[in-house]
Amino acid sequence: MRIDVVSVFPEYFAPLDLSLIARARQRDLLSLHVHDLRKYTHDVHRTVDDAPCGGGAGMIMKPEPWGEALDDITAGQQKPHLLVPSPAGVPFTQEMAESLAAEPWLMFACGRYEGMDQRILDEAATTMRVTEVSLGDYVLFGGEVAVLAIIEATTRLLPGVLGNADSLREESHNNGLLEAPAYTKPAVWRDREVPDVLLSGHHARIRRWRRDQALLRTAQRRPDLLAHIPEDDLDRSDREVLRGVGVEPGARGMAE
Ligand code: JCQ
Repeated sequence: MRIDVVSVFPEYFAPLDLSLIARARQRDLLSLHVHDLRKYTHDVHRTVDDAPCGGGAGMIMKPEPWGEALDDITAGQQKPHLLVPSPAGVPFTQEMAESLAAEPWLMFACGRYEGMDQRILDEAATTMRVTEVSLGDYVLFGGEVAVLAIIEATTRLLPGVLGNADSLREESHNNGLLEAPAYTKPAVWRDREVPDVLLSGHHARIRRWRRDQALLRTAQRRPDLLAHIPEDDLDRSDREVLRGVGVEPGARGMAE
């Protein structure tokens, strides 16, 4: 896979020279290029922003440097899928990461200030697929940190980037539930014990305990996820656990 990133802060992407992503690049599983948007300015101040038309606070990224950058980086080739982090984007999900991991070429445009001139995206969309993506309902200074997250979520799914043991764990969440808490040795640390069942060697009981914990955590922290669990995926114990925390299986708008 090829990835190009355009930003006024290319230094933000130093972590891509570390660890598993660096190794993927060394092994040519990933070809990754970071570009400085200011290289595509021509004035002495290397201006990339201007005041919003119609007034209002803050500044907007001006279209000319973006147009030149996208033209230059994609010249004479099949076009990439352009991803633009924005609080106004479609929610980024594991499912989207899986679909991005199957594409040959991704390009990321990092907005700053109050956003980008809409014509940058409209013009790009005439020659390439453009997707505005949101990492969540909060506002960052710019798209850079969101791009790092999307690159991590996507490249760890590329063939050969993770070991086989890890890739087998590619169940999206835990059948739609949050994972149970995990422990390692020592069995007692600062008077805190590892739950007995995990040291019992009873594999069926361990599996049941983890399932219960996953159901309880999901009910407490992410009740929205329970609505997507098909009712047929819940056994009698599952239903009992959920009823114990006031979730009525069947009477909660669950998937059919
Ligand atoms: C992404 N959730 C929040 C900030 C403007 C494209 O214009 C802008 C982009 C950003 C960066 O993205 C986010 C974000 N997901 O803040 C302002």
